[in-house]
Amino acid sequence: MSTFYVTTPIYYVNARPHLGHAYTTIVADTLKRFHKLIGSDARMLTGTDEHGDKIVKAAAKENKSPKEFVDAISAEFNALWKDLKIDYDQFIRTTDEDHKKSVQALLQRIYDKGDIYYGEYGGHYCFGCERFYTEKELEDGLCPQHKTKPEYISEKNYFFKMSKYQDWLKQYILDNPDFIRPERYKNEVLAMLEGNVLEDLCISRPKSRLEWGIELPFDKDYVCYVWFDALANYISALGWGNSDDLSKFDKYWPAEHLVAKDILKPHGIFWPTMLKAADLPVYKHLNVHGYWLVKDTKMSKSLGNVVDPRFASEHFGLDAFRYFLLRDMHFGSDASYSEEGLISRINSDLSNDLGNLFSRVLSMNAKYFAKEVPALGELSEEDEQIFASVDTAAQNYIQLFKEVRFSYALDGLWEPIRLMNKYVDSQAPWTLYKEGKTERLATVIRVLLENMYKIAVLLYPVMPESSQKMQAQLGKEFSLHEKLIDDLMSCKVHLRTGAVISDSSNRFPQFEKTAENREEKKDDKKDGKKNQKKDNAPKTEENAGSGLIEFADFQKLDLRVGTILNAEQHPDADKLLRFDVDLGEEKPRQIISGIAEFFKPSELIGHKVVVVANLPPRKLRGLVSHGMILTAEKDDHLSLLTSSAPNGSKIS
Ligand code: ME8
Repeated sequence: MSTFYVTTPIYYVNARPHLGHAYTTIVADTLKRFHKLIGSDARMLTGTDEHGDKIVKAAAKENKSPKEFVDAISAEFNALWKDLKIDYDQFIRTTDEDHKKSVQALLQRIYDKGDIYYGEYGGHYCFGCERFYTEKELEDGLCPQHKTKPEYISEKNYFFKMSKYQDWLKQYILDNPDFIRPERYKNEVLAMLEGNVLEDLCISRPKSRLEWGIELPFDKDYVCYVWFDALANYISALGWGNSDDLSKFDKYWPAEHLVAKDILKPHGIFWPTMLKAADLPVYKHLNVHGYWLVKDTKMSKSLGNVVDPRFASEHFGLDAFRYFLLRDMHFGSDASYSEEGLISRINSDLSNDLGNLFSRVLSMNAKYFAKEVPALGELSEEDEQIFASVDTAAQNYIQLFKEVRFSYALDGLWEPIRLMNKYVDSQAPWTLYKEGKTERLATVIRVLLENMYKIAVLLYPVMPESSQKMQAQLGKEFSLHEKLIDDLMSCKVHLRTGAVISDSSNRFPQFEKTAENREEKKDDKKDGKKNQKKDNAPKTEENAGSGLIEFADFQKLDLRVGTILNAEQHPDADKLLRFDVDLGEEKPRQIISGIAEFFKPSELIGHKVVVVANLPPRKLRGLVSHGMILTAEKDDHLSLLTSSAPNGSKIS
């Protein structure tokens, strides 16, 4: 069985976790699940980076010892990953005894080889970055990251002969073009290596200045530089240097690393040269992503614009949140986070496309075949097209996932989902039913169900819970096994004819609330009384004539969700259309609506609509209308109000 080992950066415990940390960790979880899906023995590592000056300062600010402080924040990261249901195998802390042993073993090995030496160094030290800067690297004499003036420090320290490996690294990157990906980051690293610019790396700090670190095995007056310590986590977690049992290391190393562009240099330059010096194989790929921005600015605690991933996942649903993150960030580029963007992605892709497909097909199957999976008959060209489009999208999806191009993979998978919705419209199962063409109707529904199943399985890495629920709705229990994807891709039929499946699905509700009125809703919930008072307020003169209505008046409306089964021109009126709408009642309702100039009847068949269901019947040019279809109008553009809820759902 092939193996796969994915890592996140180990996060600093000087600040609380936010969306940026959650993104990398969710991507790692998604990759692990994807590789399990395609039959690998996949492993995921995450953890916290707990040594160094930054941590000492942050602890002092809160009047805590470094140990007390790191224990508390590390636990917060761990708790967040539990809430976000991250399927990691190991959570490493750089204060773990095993990790300390590994770092010392790595230092000793490179020292024994002669690649660590003792020397005097004077340089511009930025305490924020915990590193020395050369004159050339400073911008107007300031640290390029922190825009503060570094302190000139001259002291004796230990150095790693990184410069010795410059040519080797350059050649390695040229020989392995996707070692660092996407390409722009490979080019950035190559640019850092242009000319003979690579200096040796100062890897120690005198204890007189910093005690909170791992002691050098060859000099007890020094601790290890925090980056040298942190990078070693990726191998110490596999037991390298701290155990005689190297089976985990042999099995899983080399890794797939995930980082954002802020830590490209340590991962693109320090780490491969450290591994080379220790005669260890380098990692498989360094996968580098961009930043999540809020209103064009990188999220940062000091700007107060950090997004809380726990809140977003609780409010919008964990799977929907994961889908948004993977779909809206093109891996490698920056992306903007906003609740509006999240809501619009959920409403369009999850609710209107995927949710609607499941809801329509399952309710039709319940109605036409008493919830039993119908038999597949002879396939028409259109049926074959559906199978082919899902197969092509699935193959691309798998390839793009291997290349960490999640957004393209998902975009491609949505093509057959949209195509299937169109197929429902063009095949018009309701007409086949009316005309008694049961065999053809069975085939159409079965084509849909089989392909919905494939899509549900493929979505497992991105939306694990929804994927399993969708599969359960189709009567399938999900279990990962080595041949799963081969089986899925190699045949058309996976469901059992006659199996009883769900009659409805409402996995991805629409979100119509803006951030502001969500806040209002929270306040109303908190203040139940205030709410009640509003609802029962007596009619006041103030309200009269103000255009405001009482809540009790609104409550009189019976708004229901339904599906348009049939739509046609009114025989006697150009502006009117005649509809049969399934409101989950015994028989469809006839509704007459004056929207003929905005829509072609054929476009509307199969659409979900919202209907005012308790209007008295009214005759319009000889035909009785039993309700009203709601629409929304702006700038002469009319759209239908829609909802993915099952037919008959009451809107309140
Ligand atoms: O650098 N957008 O830890 P760190 C996307 N301890 N990702 C973001 C982000 C944003 N706005 N903000 C943070 C460290 N991240 C070191 C790592 S590894 C041996 C040592 C994510 O807490 C992203 O993965 O500053 C980024 O690389 C990481 O958090 C930085 O985490």
